[in-house]
Amino acid sequence: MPVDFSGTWNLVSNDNFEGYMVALGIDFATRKVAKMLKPQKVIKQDGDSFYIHTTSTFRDYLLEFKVGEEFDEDTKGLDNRKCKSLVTWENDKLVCVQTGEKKNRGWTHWLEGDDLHLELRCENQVCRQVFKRA
Ligand code: VLZ
Repeated sequence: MPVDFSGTWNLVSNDNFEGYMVALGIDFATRKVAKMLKPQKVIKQDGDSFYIHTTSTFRDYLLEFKVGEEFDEDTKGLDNRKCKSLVTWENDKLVCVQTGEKKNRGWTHWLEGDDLHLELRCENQVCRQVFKRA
């Protein structure tokens, strides 16, 4: 059985989100609000087609893509940049490279036990998030 990330997921831990946001150039006031949030992710996966909706009381962010097909990403409402993004499988991990102004930008999702993990990378900063099923 291939891995299936589908479901509704609640954030339970968020290590170094502050460092990640600083690396993205998010302003102080926005960071103060954003780091208090407990975002929820709604993921719909149909084979290699993904819908990932990250929602919170403050901002939300929708990403839709197909694994292996590069797309133009506009991080509207986050750091408001444009990048070329490509998501690929590395074994059972979903790996995104976001090519643009920021070096070393991307993220990785994987499942571990009942948890959904997300590593967010930008420049020399790594944020580690863990989600549990709602
Ligand atoms: O996740 O790129 O699941 O896009 C944080 C929302 C969402 C809170 C961060 C507001 C996006 C922040 C994480 C205000 C600045 C992300 C991908 C992988 C899908």
